[in-house]
Amino acid sequence: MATSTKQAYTPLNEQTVIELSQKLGLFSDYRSIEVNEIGDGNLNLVFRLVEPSTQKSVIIKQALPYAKVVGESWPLTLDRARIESDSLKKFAEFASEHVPQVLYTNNDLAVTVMEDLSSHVILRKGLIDGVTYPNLAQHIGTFIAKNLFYTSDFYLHPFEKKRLVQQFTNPELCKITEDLVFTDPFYDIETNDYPAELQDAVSELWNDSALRNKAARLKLKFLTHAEALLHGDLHSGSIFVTEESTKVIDSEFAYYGPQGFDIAHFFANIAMNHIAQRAHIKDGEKRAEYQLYLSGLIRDTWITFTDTYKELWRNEGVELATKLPGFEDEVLESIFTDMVGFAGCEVIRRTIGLAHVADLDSIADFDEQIILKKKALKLGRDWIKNKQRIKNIEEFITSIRSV
Ligand code: SR1
Ligand code: MG
Repeated sequence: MATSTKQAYTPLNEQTVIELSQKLGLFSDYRSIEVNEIGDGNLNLVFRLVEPSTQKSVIIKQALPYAKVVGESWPLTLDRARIESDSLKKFAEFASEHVPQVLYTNNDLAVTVMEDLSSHVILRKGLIDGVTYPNLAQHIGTFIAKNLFYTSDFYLHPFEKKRLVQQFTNPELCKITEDLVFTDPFYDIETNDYPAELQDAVSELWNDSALRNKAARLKLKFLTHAEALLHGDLHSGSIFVTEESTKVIDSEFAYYGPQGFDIAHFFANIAMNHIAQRAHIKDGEKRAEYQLYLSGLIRDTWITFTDTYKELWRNEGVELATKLPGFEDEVLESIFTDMVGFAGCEVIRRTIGLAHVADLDSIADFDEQIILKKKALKLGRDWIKNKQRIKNIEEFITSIRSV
């Protein structure tokens, strides 16, 4: 009789996670291991294990069969653990310095063991606290350019590209984005979440048929344009930072999609922080200085991204189209225009949709929070409707600074 080696899935707890670490031989003294469940995201269990005598530590992440943010009433595929660890390994092929090292994967248990990044902080927290990161633009611009180019048809053999599209087919997680980013905020849907004081502004969005039409077009692009392997959820809560180091985490939403998507999410989250700083930094001079840093972060990321992408295109482009004069500029222009539209959707969904951002939600003065959320909605709407009219990164930055 054939025997199966498949292991039965059960959620880990503080005891069983130590037993797993023992099976994997991660430490030497298992009686002393300290465990903390540190997951503060919307979906998974995240355990940090430390051996006090050696200070050795690891992260053990396990997907739950439902979305933690809502509970068991929202079942969710465990396959997202495979997608996350496979995509981290794929990104490590081009940009290993910007992802945590994956030490072990078990798809049956939906478990990934990875490098502990506790020396880093989550970028969203750093930005809310007004910290500057001198290498971040260079790191994220390079990370995105390399991932996009090296997983695209411009570089890969078409058979390998299509194999990767299959490997990273991620229907359930994509459906979350399709609903939460591109659909629900534009309609009166139960999962939306906003205070009554925003109802007038929200109703204005819902009554704007041109806006719905443009959002639907962006959704169509997300559904159909399998251009490159994306992280799929590259907001400032998916990035760990120190002054010197940048590590991208949480790539369970990875899939083949439109190239402008990841950089849009990064910029949208910087823009929301820029808006929220009107409340967080009370001293006008310090606030202006920090907002200039945020503008510079967007500018420098875009410049690094385009410079790196162009260099790869020229030196490593395989597809014949990479030799066509002017074609690289056309591709980058369309990435830019898509970026503006996708960023608009991200800003709107983080303001009135199911999953918010602490940058805006943590504003203590409620009236001020409402005023700034209205500004965020205005900016998001403008980006979606006028994406073609915003011609370059300077105009994009101006739109943030003047909202
Ligand atoms: C139910 S998951 C809600 C959101 O959390 C993740 O970080 C994604 O952004 C998703 O849309
Ligand atoms: Mg996440």
